[in-house]
Amino acid sequence: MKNIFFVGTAGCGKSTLVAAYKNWLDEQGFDALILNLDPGTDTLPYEPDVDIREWVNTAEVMEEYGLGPNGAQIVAADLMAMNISKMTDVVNKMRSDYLLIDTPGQLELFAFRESSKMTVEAFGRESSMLLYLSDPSLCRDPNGFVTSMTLSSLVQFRLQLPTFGLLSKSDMLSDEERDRMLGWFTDLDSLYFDLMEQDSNPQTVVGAELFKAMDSMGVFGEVRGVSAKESIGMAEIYAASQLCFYGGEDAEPGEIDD
Ligand SMILES: Nc1nc2c(ncn2[C@@H]2O[C@H](COP(=O)(O)OP(=O)(O)O)[C@@H](O)[C@H]2O)c(=O)[nH]1
Ligand SMILES: [Mg+2]
Repeated sequence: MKNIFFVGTAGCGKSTLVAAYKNWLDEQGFDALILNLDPGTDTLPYEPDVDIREWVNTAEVMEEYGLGPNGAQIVAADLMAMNISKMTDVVNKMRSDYLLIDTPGQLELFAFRESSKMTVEAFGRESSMLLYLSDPSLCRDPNGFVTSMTLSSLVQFRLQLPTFGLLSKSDMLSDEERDRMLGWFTDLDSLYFDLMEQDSNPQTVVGAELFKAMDSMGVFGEVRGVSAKESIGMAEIYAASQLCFYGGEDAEPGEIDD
């Protein structure tokens, strides 16, 4: 089974994209399971096949430990690691081509706690990849764009998984906004210009230089616009997963083994 972790800041569209991509895979005749790893969510836009809330539930942690929502989220994230073998046991009994993993709402609960590394190891690092979703509400202006891309490279650095960058909710962007943003990747001068025009503080230069250094190392790769609402970019996600798991060879339904 191949694992795809959906990661990004709160509200960037992880859960909605998991649902949309699962539908797309179903339509193409591919088998996929969904694992919800968010112990704090009330509602999900899909029916999870395996759900962390069976073992860890943020609301129950609040009550049991007498904690507020923030403290309970952290305890719940750590309890996730303690229950990981129970989850992998259940998942391993269900055979499927892909496991779509919806991670906790708050990025730092997944990316910056030790439990996430343990989770990746438990599911198998060599058969896992990460989709990093950038939220257009953050990255439509040049400062937010550099912030968002820096964050994505930090997550990549932290979790050490092959990562594919997605510009989430791209239906919310006008064609001009999208072109401008994609232009920042291909033309660093235009990013510099737009950054300095937005704000010419010394910190702006630091951000721009940081971006340039990461870009020259190739950390960003290609970023694709997707929309879960309009089912745009699903084939690109699939192609990225093929590239990651099989070196680009297109797998036919049923041909994928574990
Ligand atoms: N316009 C638009 N809205 C979206 C899209 N994907 C998600 N949303 C909305 O963004 C909000 C947060 O989505 P959710 O999937 O819960 O984000 P998560 O916290 O990352 O799991 C919800 O109100 C979604 O309806 C999209 O592709 N287009
Ligand atoms: Mg979610």
